[in-house]
Amino acid sequence: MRAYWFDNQPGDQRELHDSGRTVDPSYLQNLGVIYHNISDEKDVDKLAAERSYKNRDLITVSPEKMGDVYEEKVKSFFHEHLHEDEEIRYIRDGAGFFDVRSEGDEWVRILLEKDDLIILPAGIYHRFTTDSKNYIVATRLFKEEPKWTPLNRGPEVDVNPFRKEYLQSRTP
Ligand code: KMT
Ligand code: NI
Repeated sequence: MRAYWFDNQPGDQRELHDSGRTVDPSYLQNLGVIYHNISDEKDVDKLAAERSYKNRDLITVSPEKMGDVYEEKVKSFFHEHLHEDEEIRYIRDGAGFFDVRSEGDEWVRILLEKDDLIILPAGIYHRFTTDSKNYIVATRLFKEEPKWTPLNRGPEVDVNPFRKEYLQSRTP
């Protein structure tokens, strides 16, 4: 895992876009983003049990796996959105970026590789992309009903109760 401020320069979303300014883990913690490096899958089982996650699936995001719809998928993952539930991703192979909005509404880019596990809190605005190698395999954890519906950023979603709760929980 490596986190840094996104450079906001034009160019393919899959490039690094590294401004050269690092974001430290304590800053991510303040945003409510939880990060672990886990090599033993049993530790994922433990975490899942603690947070009442019962189900999971494995997704491969690559042109080989997705064929013609790959480019379209990658673009859709990159639309800024939030969820009304946590999003847990455990990277099993390859790499990708989760971008999350900072307190000041800037993008923090988080590079995730094998054995990285991230928990994004409900209500945080974020987006995802593969990197220039176009390959990631990730376990997606979910509770009973996957509440993954991405709610794209806009005036209505800005006042979503889960968004409000997230912002309140971040205020010291
Ligand atoms: C997401 O939430 O954008 C995804 O699930 C993308 C694939 S998982 C790395
Ligand atoms: Ni999401």
